[in-house]
Amino acid sequence: MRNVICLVLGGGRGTRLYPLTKYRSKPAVPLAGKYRLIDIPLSNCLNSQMNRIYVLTQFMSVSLHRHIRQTYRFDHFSGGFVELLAAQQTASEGSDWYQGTADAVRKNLRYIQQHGIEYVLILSGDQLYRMDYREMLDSHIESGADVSIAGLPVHSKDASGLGIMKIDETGRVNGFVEKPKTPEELAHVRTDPAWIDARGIQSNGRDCLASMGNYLFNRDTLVELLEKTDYQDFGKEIFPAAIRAKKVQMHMFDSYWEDIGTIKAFYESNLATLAPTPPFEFVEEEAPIFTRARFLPPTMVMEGNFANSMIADGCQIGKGCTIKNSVIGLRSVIEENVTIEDSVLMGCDYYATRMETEADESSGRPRMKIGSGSVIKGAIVDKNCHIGNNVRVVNSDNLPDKEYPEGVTIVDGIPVVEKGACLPDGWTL
Ligand code: ADQ
Ligand code: ADP
Repeated sequence: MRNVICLVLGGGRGTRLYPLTKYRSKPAVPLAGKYRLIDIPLSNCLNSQMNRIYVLTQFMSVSLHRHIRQTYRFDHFSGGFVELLAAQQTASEGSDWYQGTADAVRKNLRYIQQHGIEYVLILSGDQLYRMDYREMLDSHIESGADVSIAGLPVHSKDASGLGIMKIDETGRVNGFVEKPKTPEELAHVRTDPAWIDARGIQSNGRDCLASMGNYLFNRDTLVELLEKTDYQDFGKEIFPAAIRAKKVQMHMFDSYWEDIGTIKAFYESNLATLAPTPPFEFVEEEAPIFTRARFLPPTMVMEGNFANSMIADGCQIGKGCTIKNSVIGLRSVIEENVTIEDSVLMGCDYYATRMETEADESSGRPRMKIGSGSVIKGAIVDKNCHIGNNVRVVNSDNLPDKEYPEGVTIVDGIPVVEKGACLPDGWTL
């Protein structure tokens, strides 16, 4: 696999995940109690024995940098690396932000033009799925394609947010519409479910073949497409052009796949991992999801009412708590009689020192914890929050989406407490 370079598209401005992206780049957003979004594509790459990886991002956030540096280490002989390529000022490639996904790759072309690279695998950085990219490479080579796109069957009601492909009998892509908005556009690229069934995949009425945003290019084809055009975006521009000029093949994927680019999708994907038979398992012996190894003590719980929840390492949970259908992140300190339901708490980056705690106490603000008697329902609480006693973070009145005081924002109806927010005793939404 030494002739394959992987590029993970680590996010534009991350506006759809705001406020989780207020202080960090999208790949660094914490997921499922102890992971970060970037762990998913990186683990898929490593489990596919592809270990030469660049992550393209607009921000070089401290937490992303630290996470990658401390987690993805390789020995000298493997030749592996994970490197961050943040939008930066250079004399030759300009001083702008990345203008789109194709522009992000174009500005880093020199890394893929290194000697010995034959294939470039371009991956989205905000999706939850497990895939062996070697299968995609095999089908790419077998079909003699210039470009392969990973595609999965979806219902037409879900098509408007995705790139939809039309393919011929041999799997060659001969039509592509990025995010079809009208029934006419959709009709253009719809696939008969019977065709999908005939390929041994149960369509269950799914009548569209969606691009997963993961592309495998012959290196020279990619360089040609980017150098000869000034297209900014893969989905909107590069693909329609590639389909006309090149052999573009679809690689079919039919397993759990979720785009977690929005707050709602992020919230639902986290909670989905709590189902009795979750659609996505973080544990799989053959293909584990890696993350940073931390030296944290086991979680300590007193008596309480716990159901269907995931509690990460190093937490302290006081007496009389009710925790249901929730994800509780690393190092969470939860005092007595707290109720947490249907929520995602990200925990803390560190334990507060005695000095920090004393400083908080003397200034009258809560220390880094969830204070006793507080109720958190249907919410996301980012890292390092100082939540006082008897605080209520519950959107029971269906409040409108907007920013509220003290660093709480409602997005898609879900209250999100931003990183490091301080909600004083008795605070309610
Ligand atoms: P979208 O996800 O809407 O559709 P886009 O916003 O371009 O497309 O994002 C693709 C990936 O690139 C994401 O991981 C995103 O975070 C990242 N990204 C976006 N802008 C970036 C930038 N300037 N620099 C670095 N990274 C950036 C795409 C395809 C569709 C396909 C869906 C599947 O265009 O055809 O169906 O993915 O989710
Ligand atoms: P995670 O454990 O979720 O990967 P980070 O990588 O962001 O979190 O941070 C972990 C480490 O960074 C902590 O163990 C701690 O040593 C240090 N750290 C981060 N933020 C702070 C801070 N504000 N004060 C002290 N140490 C910090």
